[in-house]
Amino acid sequence: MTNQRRMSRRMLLGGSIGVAGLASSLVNPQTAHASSALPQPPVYNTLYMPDMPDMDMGSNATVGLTPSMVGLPYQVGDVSPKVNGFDPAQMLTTFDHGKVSMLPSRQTVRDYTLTVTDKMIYLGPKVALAASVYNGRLPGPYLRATQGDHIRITLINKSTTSHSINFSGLHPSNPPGKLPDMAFQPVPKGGHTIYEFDATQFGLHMYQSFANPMTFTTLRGLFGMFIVDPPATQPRPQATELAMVMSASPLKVDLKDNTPDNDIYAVNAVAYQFMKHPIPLRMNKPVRVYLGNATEFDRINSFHLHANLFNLYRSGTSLTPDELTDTVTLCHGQTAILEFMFKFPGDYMFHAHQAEFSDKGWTSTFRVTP
Ligand SMILES: [Cu+2]
Repeated sequence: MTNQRRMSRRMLLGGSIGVAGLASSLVNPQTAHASSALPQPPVYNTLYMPDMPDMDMGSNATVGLTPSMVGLPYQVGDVSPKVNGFDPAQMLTTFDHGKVSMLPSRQTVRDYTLTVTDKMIYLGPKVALAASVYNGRLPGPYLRATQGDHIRITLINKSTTSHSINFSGLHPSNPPGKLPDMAFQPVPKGGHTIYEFDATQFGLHMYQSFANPMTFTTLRGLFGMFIVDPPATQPRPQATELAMVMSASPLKVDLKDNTPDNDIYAVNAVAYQFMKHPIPLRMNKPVRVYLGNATEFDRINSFHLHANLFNLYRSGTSLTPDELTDTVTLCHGQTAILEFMFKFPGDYMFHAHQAEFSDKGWTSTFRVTP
C-alpha cells in the first residue's frame, strides 16, 4: 500500500467518527513539498512515517490530528499553500471588507459570507487536522469594518454538523425581528442564517462557532477575527498591518476528556511557518499587529518580541496604549493590537513566551531590512 493510500484510509476511519466527507478533500502529499531553504530528507515527502503505529481508534475516541510525533518532524519541511488552499503569509495582510453598499440613511452596509465546510488542514508537514473552517481557511477570514457600519453576515453551513456564530463586540443579542440569542440558535447542516448588527465600538473582536462541545468546534478551526476600525475622523496612523491568530491542537482527542494537551502551536495555522519564512519588514516603518488568541486547552497564550518594545492596545478599543512592553498574554478569545518599529536591521524572533508552545511550532521571525 502506498503511503498516500494508507493515509487516505486512516483519514476515512477518523472521518467516520467525527468528520465525514473527508475523502473528497484528501490532498496529494507530494504537493506538501519541501522548502528550498531547508535540507529535506525524503521521508518528508510523505505525510506519514511509514512505520507509524496505528492510532488509538477506540469507540469513544475521535481523530483530531493524524499521528506524526517522532521528535518534532514539522520543524523540517513545508506545507505548500496549494495543500491547504490558503497561504499563512498572505493571511497576514488579507482583510475581508465585505460587499459595501449604503442605506438611505447613508449608513454603510457591509455584507460578508461565511461558508462552513469540513476540510483537512495541514498544521505542519505530516500533521493534518480534520477541521471545520470558514471560507476554506483556518483561521476564518479577518473581517474588517469601520465603527458605525451596519454589518450583515450570512452563515452558510455546508459541514456535517450544526453551527452558529458568536460575535464579540457591542451589539444586541436579539436584533429586531430575529430570534432571541441569535448566537445560540444552531444552523443545521445545509442551512443558513443572517447575523445583523451595527458595529458600535471600534476594537479587535473574535468570532467563533457556538456548538457543543465548544472546545471541539474551536479546536477544529471555526474562529476568526473581526476588526472594527475607529471612525474616519480619528483613524489609526498608517502602518504595515499584519493579522495573526494564535491557535493550537492536540494530536488526538478523546471526547470524554475535555482538556487534552495541545501538541502543535502556530499563528495563522501552520506551525513554524514564519520561522521558516520570516516576515519581511522595513526599518523605521511603523508596524501594527492585530493579534487574537483562539488557543483551547491551554489557559493562556502569549506573544513575545525580541529586542524591541511595542505599544499594547488591549482589545484594540482605545487609541491610547495601555503599556509599552515586549510581551502580551491573552486568554482564549482575548485580543490585542501591537504597534512597533524596528530601528536596526536584522532577524528578530517573536514567539510564545511559553517554551513548550515555542518548541511545538509557535516560533516566528521578522526580517528587517533598511
Ligand atoms: Cu524569546
